[in-house]
Amino acid sequence: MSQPSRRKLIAAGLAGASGLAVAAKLAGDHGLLPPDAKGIYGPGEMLNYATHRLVSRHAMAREFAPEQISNPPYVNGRPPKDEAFLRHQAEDFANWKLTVDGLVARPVTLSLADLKSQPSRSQITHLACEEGWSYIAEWKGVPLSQVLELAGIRATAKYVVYFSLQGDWWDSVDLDEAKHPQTLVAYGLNGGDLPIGNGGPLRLRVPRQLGYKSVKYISRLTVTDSLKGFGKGLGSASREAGYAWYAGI
Ligand SMILES: Nc1nc2c(c(=O)[nH]1)N[C@H]1C(S)=C(S)[C@@H](COP(=O)(O)O)O[C@H]1N2
Ligand SMILES: [Mo]
Repeated sequence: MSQPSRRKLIAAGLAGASGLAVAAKLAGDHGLLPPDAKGIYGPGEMLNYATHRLVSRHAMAREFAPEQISNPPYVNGRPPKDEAFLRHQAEDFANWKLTVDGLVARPVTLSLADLKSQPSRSQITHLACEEGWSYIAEWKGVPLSQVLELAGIRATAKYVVYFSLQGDWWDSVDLDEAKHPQTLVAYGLNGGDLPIGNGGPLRLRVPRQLGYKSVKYISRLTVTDSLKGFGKGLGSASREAGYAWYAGI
């Protein structure tokens, strides 16, 4: 997008209600309307998402030095207690699978061993929860972009939706976030396997967004051109509970 339209978008958004309509039209024309653009927080969500995408689409999350790693890593919430997860745990996650389907040329199912045999990336980043706490840790995994390349995403793809084996945790990111080099399908933390408390054996790690986008215990990714068919169509379970779909920081 050209500079003038970026300026137009921000200026329109700052110009009050009629300006917001103009900003929404501009964002829509450029495919920058988040799935939760409607409702009372919609205009704010739209402006935040569209300006981040226009101004800092390729920005990198800050990476830290090993001595800055928080010890121990913070654990939020409890691991799944259901039978299926406990069985995986008893099997040392030998049968954990990640399925990749949707708008792909070749749907694939990958074991942890398959993922670990792929070229990996390690990065020391900050995980910030919307509740105010945060920690720094070294995450290791396969860039999501590489997993998507294995399956071959189709030209019409717009979002990647990811599902947890835990309850109804699911979320989604746009292709900018999905293809960003720091977005990982993560299986390692601070030099070891990803602990169960932190989402082991497998989680998504989205360091450019708040912690809740980094869904733990993932077992399926699906590529789609629309989020309308998922849940209430707002893009994530978190959004249905009141948290913004786009949580860029
Ligand atoms: N399956 C699942 N994923 C989840 C959560 C959860 O409770 N269950 N909590 C989210 C929230 S709100 C945050 S801040 C981070 C916390 O990650 P941590 O437990 O590794 O600190 O995980 C996110 N992913
Ligand atoms: Mo969180």
